[in-house]
Amino acid sequence: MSTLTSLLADLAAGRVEVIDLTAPLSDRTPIIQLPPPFANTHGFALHEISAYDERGPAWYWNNFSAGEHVGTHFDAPVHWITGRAGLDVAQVPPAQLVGPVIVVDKSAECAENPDFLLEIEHLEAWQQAHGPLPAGGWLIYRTGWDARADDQAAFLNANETGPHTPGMSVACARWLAEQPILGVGVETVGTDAGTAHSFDPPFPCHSFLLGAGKYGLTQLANVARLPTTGAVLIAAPLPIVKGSGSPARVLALVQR
Ligand code: 23J
Ligand code: MN
Repeated sequence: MSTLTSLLADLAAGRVEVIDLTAPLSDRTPIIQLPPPFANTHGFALHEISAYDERGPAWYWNNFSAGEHVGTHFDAPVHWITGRAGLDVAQVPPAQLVGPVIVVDKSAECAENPDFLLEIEHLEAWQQAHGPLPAGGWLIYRTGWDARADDQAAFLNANETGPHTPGMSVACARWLAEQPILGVGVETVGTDAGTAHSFDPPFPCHSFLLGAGKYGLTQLANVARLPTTGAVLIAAPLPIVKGSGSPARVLALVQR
């Protein structure tokens, strides 16, 4: 049997499971809230064209509008000033949209401390236990934040000092940008911590990783269903020409 024939047989027999890591897209999908004076993204919205009515008697269809960075989405290098000479989302090579994925689980720590930051030492300890980070693959940082995704206020977790959501330290972001990974995926509204506007540099994950030509995946769902190592991730952003990112369908193949 060819490799693909055998994969299809494994899928049909349930020996390989397809897990949807994508959050549903609706007008309730949480969106990032940047502080003044910064401009903010639009959320997702449907605009009905016809619904089996006089506007179109046999068909239902909609226009939709949304920012590029809404819901489960892909950050392209050109999203950040450090990556401005880099790829836009339509230029990402398709071969890079399929790759290995590992999970670093800090959900217990993030439940205790919403401002928890991933550090180099955590990733060194992870590698001691599980092996090297995947060359050409994704590091998914599990924080448990997916449990809040149906409630914008809980998801952003903002108070008078701003948003409080987990992320990574400046040193960790700088170190990760030097690793052979393709990018970092998170469950939160952005790859950076809620407090990262005050870091030096601000938003270090965006700054260092996108500056190094790597990618981001945001607001992933169902990460708890992934094994620590061994899954394959498929990230499918729309090829928006000159786009800085795109809502994406993100799937994982997991051997059972
Ligand atoms: C713009 C400015 C800051 C951030 C972001 C966007 C994102 O998180 C994003 O979706 O890329 S932190
Ligand atoms: Mn983004």
